[in-house]
Amino acid sequence: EDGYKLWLRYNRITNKAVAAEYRSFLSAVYFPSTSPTATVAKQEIETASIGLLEARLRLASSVEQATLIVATPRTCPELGDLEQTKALSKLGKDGFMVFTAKLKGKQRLVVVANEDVGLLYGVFKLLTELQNGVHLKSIFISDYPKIENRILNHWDNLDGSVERGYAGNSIFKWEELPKRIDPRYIDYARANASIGINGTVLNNVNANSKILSTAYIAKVKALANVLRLYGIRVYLTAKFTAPMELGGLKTADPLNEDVKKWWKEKIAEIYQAIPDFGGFCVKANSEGQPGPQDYGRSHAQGANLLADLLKPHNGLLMWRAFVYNNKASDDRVVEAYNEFKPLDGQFSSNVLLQVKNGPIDFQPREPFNPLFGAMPNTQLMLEVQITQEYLGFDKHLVYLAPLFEECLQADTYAWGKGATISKVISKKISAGQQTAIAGVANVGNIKNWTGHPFGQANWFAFGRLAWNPDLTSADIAKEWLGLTFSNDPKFINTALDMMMNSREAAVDYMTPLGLTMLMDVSHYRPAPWRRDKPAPVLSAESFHRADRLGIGYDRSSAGSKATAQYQTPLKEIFDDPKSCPEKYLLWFHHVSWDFKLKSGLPVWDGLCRHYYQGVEQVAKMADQWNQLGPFVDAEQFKKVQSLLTTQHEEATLWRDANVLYFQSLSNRPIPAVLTPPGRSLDEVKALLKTQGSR
Ligand code: BDP
Repeated sequence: EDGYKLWLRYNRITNKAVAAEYRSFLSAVYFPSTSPTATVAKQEIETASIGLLEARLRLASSVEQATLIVATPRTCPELGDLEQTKALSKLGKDGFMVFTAKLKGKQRLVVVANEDVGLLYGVFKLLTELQNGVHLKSIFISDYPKIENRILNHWDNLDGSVERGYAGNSIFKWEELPKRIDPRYIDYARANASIGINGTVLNNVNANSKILSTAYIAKVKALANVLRLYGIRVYLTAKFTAPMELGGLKTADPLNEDVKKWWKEKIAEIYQAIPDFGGFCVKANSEGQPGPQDYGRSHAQGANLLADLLKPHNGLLMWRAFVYNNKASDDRVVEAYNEFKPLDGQFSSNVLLQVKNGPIDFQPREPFNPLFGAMPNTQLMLEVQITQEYLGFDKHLVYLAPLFEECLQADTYAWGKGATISKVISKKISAGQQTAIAGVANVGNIKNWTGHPFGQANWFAFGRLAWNPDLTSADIAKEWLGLTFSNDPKFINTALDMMMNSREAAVDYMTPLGLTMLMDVSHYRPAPWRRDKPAPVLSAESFHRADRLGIGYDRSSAGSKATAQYQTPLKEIFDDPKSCPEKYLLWFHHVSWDFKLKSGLPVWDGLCRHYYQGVEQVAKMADQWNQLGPFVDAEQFKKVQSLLTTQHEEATLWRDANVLYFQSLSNRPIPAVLTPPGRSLDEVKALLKTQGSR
């Protein structure tokens, strides 16, 4: 097992009774649609049937001959007459149903949808059920996505490198395109479609305008032709100064007529090649990227220039809200809100403002980004990071769905109680809008796609939550474990526990109690002492603000006023250190080392305990994994085992670095119940130096 097949393994079903039931339902398939998408759905059933049942699929040419029918009511009118399909039209273009029904005198298995892409999703759902051994006799599934555009963001560069990518190089081989189509593109598309992902931004937000050149459009077209079969639209990032770099113009001012004309023609050229092109994703005036503010224009003016030109082609414009250039405050946390809140209502209807889950940057834990409760007249989309930039790269087992879930289920109070982020992003602010969600991909060209075998779970979970943001992380983990390793309950129970505790463990050994940004420049190793020049706002010290007397960043009404960016009652809850949830305490407050936690312990003791708890949890994960050998392929088992050993060593290093560094400020002993680190701060620093940065 090399992990290449992801969760689409289609391993032989060993339970004889189950296999017999499946064989009886899969013996003859009636599949009247002949579109390219229907054809790949049919191929998928063929592949699965060979794997699961060692049976070649027989095609039926009518309902009478079929045991399984996969069709729309248009191609198979008998399905439209069924009681079960009455509500089908409400499921939209991507929705589907899977059930058994009596048709022409016999029980038959049915996958039905309004469109062929819905059939594809229905087929994948059916195959998931088969892989997990579900009984078919009484199956009834009716499902549709709650978010229309479910998008992966690749931070892939045209030279094949991947920004914050840890799983090898880009899967997109630009130098070979458009001539050679790597078969891997097809497996990438299958994997995405199987979890409902229907869009992909092919290149880095730190954009290279070359992607918009005629030569590259031909390459993008070749990729789009493959991905389209699986219901996936391609998007590109657009560099704001492309009219200058590619078009030779003197300016990229969004109000300049020549600039407008250049974009208009460029967009027309793209749609000529790729009629279903998804649109652009733009990072502007952020971390050195050019943007409208370079010309004295607002983010809305910049976004609308492109959006209005994309609109006649049904294109979307995803404008990122990740900015921290606003000089009005030196607290990065308040900047995006200050920048974008005043623009609420000024964006064209096909603009989606792409907002990261937290106000800083994909940290192990952040309170949710207050923009989600603050822009009722702007269509917001959520951006999460699947690649583990701040969470141990491809080395640490950190199941991210609990982090995504924590954000999606956070109540913004945007329209009173119950206005969760899940609801904010799945609600259209007016009929002409579209809803969307994006995840920064963790996919690369190494054999198993994601490096850490459990990294696959994060890709899977993103897709499942994009489809239904109210799913629970535990249910998704169970589903993934069953598809990937084994659905033996003994295996699932233990492995689930590992996964579900893994994110909290990472928070504990990296940044507990609301601490943040304690890592080195690579974002991998601990460096709470970091003092970067010439950018003090990026140094760790400027985030934790620890000194002799206490620790934490005062973002209350007495400090940077970040708490005021939340709706009532959150702003009041966050504003008072007594009511502020402890997981955000040091995010919003600077408190003395003696500040009493709910446990009665002083903050200093609580902090140390969290660091130790994180390491203990990783040790527990390693023990748990050791029990799972009998259920897992030997190669995968060993790989995870050795990664957990590394994670334990590194978690310990994180703990020791932070506990010892903060001790050098607090001047307090390590609480007696804990065993002090067996090394000094200088030794830890020296060790880190020898390891270099990754
Ligand atoms: C940060 C990454 C940086 C990205 C940036 C972004 O460190 O590489 O370019 O986010 O989202 O997390 O634009």
